Amino acid sequence: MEMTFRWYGSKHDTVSLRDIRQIPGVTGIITTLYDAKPGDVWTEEQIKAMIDEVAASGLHISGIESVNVSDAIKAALPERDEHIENYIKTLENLGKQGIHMVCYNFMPVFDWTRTELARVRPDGSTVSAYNQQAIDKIRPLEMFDMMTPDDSDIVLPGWEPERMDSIKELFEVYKDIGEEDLFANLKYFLEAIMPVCGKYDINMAIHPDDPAWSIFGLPRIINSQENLLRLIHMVDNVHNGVAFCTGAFGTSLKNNVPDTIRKLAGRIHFAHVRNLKFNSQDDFEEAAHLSSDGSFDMYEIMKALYESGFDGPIRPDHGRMIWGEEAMVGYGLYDRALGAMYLLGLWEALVKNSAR
Ligand SMILES: [Mn+2]
Repeated sequence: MEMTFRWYGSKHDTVSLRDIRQIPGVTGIITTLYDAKPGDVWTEEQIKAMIDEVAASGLHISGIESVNVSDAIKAALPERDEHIENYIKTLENLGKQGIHMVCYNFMPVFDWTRTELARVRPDGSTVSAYNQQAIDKIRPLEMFDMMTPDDSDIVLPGWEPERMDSIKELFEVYKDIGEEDLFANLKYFLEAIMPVCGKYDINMAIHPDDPAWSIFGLPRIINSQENLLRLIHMVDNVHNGVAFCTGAFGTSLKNNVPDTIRKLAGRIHFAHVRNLKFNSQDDFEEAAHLSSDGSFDMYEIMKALYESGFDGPIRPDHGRMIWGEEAMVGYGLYDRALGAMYLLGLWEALVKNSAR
């Protein structure tokens, strides 16, 4: 296991590599080329510049989150094969530069979705939150207003304003695509990229859908234990794996988080470990990583990762906004640093206990 931290690049992030370097035990950076569009080829020069910038801080890149998959690939549009060719070239260029883990998701149209970006918790911290009734009341286009922070020019990843322009067409595209079609399109994509992943030893890590159910009638498939097992078996190659996000997968109370981690042993290539606080089945908010601040048993989650032999990059996820920090929602320095410390503490105890 390596403790890592997501970083949005010097152009976009309020947190510096120097800040991250000072969090004890964090050695790896998870980042991406934030200006690349899904479907583009990442050049070796761009990748090398990114690697060198991180290396100059004393850290290194442990993986990419994400190389985004275009809607043409997800929906099998005519440009699909061209976009897959470009994706393969990008993987090849990443592999040549020594990068071995790539995260992606397969959610149509919308990325992670929340209905509030700054809900105030009893301790005065603010967090993002999701309420199903609020979603049921709005139209898809209004999601962009919900996902735009007030008084700020920060754009959340996956919610770039230019996506809004094509949203009507995208809904049209997905009108006749059901879950089985989406599974078939995912299989087609994975089978096409497995050879390059084998050649350069690149572990693909799919991020679960967040929340773990269909919204606005769009199909979603990476949302249950059954479907995750179907995914790893339908392309039965070790490079076809999962970015296990406890917060995304855990949005559905039907999902047993530690049990699913154990069943995916050997195929979890990246872990996002965070807590959620449920107010009801349809209303949850983010919490501190500490078990007692939310609804998850974080010890059992870390134990499941440890006992299933997890040895990839792990990172804290979606922190609360605390101590007056102003940063991208969920991605400030302070609460994620607390989260990293706590997860490292749980891990140290697991290692030492099992050695006795
Ligand atoms: Mn996540």
